[in-house]
Amino acid sequence: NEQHQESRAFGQDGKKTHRLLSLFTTVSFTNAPLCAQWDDIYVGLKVEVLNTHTALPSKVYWIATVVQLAGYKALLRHEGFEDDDSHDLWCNLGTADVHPIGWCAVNSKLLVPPQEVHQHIKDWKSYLMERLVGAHTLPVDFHVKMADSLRCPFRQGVRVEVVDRSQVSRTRLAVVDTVVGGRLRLLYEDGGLGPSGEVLSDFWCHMQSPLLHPVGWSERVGHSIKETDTSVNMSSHPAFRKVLHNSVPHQFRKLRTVYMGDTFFEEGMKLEAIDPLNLGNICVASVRKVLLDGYIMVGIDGVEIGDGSDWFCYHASSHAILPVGYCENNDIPLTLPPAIYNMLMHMWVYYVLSSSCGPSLIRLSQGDVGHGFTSGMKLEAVDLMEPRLVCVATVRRCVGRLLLLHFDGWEPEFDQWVDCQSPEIYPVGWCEITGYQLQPPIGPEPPQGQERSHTSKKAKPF
Ligand code: MLZ
Repeated sequence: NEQHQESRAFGQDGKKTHRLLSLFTTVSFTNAPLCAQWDDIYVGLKVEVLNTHTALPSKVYWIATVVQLAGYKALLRHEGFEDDDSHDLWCNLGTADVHPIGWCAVNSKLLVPPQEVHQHIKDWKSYLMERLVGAHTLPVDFHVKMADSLRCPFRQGVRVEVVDRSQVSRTRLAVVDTVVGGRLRLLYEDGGLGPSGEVLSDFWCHMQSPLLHPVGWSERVGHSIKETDTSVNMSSHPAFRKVLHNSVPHQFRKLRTVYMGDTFFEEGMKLEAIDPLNLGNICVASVRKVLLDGYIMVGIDGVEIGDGSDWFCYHASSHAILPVGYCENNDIPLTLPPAIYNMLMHMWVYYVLSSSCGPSLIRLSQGDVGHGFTSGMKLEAVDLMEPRLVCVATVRRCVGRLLLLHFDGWEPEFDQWVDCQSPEIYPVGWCEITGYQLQPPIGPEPPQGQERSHTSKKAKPF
């Protein structure tokens, strides 16, 4: 059926049909480079692309048509090959030598057909004129917009507050070391250096990650922050040799303002939450503390250590906290506290209603945003348990705004729930554009059929 749609789209020039297909690609991502421009990229566009089917010594170009899109990648067919798909080539629109029609004329480059085309179409100039009538092309500022959208307000030497990977309930001061495609490698200020200067503790996250905050945030909202161990000397590391600058709020994502009046969360309220240490599990959870500015500390019922060190901070607008009954209503296996798992497997809602702490009645914003993701779609996604890794992944389920991501070739234990607007998921081809290393699937898919474990798995600090 998909193939049928594609050939229809290719056969017509109407933008509407083409848009239908591009919807399944980059337009679904709200943070990815060029996502605002992706409406203008669709099957049927014609472009000028480097012609590698020639023996000429200088760079020459030829016209091609986009016949398929997958993320930033376009399958191109050179003009003249008509229905012959044997020479089609995939290229990344963000990195390839590909330009709008007219670029060669403006830049004094030659349009030369591939040898095979030259042989069977003698008068290719008039052939081309005929083919170009009414054709659409890339926006003229495509590459400028791409470069603009890759800009990042963070540089090496900027100080931030970020979650402490060794104790998730607190933040810790860190310094930006590297920036790749808007993702930051952060070095904890007292993380320590090994004998040969290697960093002992770092953390990767996107600049728009909810785990990242400006300096002063923890104190302002009442979140706990690790006191920096001043005996640790990091000064020999290049990131610390810069003049360090404190980050400021405008460098960060703006969060929705939430009203913290009578209907706000209260300590003890029950909810369902993505387990921050087992992101494939949605668990029974409790509000443990209400901070300022709409932030709350949440504990996962039944597995808490008891000293609050495993509480996790969520903003009230976070899509990782869900109303009671969300899992049942959406056919998602809910991870219950181990002690009551067997007894109350099907009775969780009743359990909450009859307990002394009422369910959270706050209308958690789970609005369906018509995001365009569908199960089976491929993407490049951060393994949030090892956030340095951007891996090949597949959308396994879509439930409202939430996507269950599967990492290709890995056991289902590695699956993770993420919000459709997470800054840690990217269209296919993002790594190639940004120069970030992509983790390919480690092998074929492991045998299917094992159900996810409903009890808490080994918790790995991310
Ligand atoms: N060290 C880890 C890497 C897991 C990465 C999985 N990414 C989907 C392990 O081998 O368990």
